[in-house]
Amino acid sequence: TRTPVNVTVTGAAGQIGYALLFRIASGQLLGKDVPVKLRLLEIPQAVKAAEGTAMELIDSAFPNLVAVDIFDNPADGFAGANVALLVGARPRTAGMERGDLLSANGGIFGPQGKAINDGAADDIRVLVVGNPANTNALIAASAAPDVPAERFTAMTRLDHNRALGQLSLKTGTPVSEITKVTIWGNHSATQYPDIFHAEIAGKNAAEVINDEAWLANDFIPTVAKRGAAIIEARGASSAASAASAAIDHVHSWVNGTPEGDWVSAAIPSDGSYGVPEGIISSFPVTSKDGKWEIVQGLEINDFSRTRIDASVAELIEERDAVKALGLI
Ligand code: NAX
Repeated sequence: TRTPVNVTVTGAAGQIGYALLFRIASGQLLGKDVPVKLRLLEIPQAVKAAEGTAMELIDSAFPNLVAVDIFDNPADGFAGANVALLVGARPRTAGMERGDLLSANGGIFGPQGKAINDGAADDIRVLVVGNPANTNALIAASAAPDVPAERFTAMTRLDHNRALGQLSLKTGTPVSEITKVTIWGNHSATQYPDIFHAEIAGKNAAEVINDEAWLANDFIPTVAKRGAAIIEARGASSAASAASAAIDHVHSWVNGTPEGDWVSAAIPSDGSYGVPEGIISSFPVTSKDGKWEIVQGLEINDFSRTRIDASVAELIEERDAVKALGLI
């Protein structure tokens, strides 16, 4: 039998945690044949709620689930972790300036990065879900100098999946026949969902749709502002879809992406497509042998260039702000 994989989930008592943990335990993160030990990391005030979730995990009798342990400090929570899903974060509250938000999250993701550096397994893979996800991932990575930077990623897979959903609705094509969609830049309202290289049932998506006004005024804002629309409708932020995207991200990373397609993930830039090296920005990516690779050689038209540059400019500003605050 295989050695169990240690999966640490922060913010385990939150609403994304509640949707995510059951899918991990059921084998959807890594595969049905991979035993999992869950390590739930919460703040002390939320440990009791995490215990409730752990009780339900035990009551689900998942064949893959070997153990569930709860921790209230990063050093113990990340000890031996092979996969870390950093979901818990400090949300922006009324009257909070950007600097306050970045500082508060620096106080979470700096120590978590250090704990990963000091105690996680050598093959650790980190996905940051908690917002501002890209910059939180940058903070965690810079607190973990002994871990290769490429192991720190942030989630734009939900945005990617939202784009697939909108294209499916628009064209009446099942998502299974839509490929090569890209989210570029930051997981924020400036993100750029790009369909110029996408294919719908084998045909170029931009040509099939052939409506630049729809693209600019409907598709892009719908995808970029979907989070707010969900809050408006549901009275709570996206949780099950966010959990589903986190599962997709790690599954693609570990098990690879299918031939002839790609996904979107925020990974440290190597300078591709004019994105400054080191910035954690969303790209079209494939995964092979457990490593992300940025899809190369795509032609970027003016429509796309302006939008990619705007989102990357925001990431540069965030990086400079956390640098000025001494967080990286
Ligand atoms: P909840 O408020 O329901 O849960 C957050 C949990 O994190 C709480 O239980 C809290 O106690 C815990 N937490 C806070 N600080 C912690 C720390 N230092 N260590 C461990 N746990 C800690 O939020 P939820 O709806 O689950 O969302 C979690 C995060 O995901 C938020 O930052 C949210 O903005 C972000 N999202 C990111 C998305 C993405 O696509 N990247 C989409 C969905 C979501 O909005």
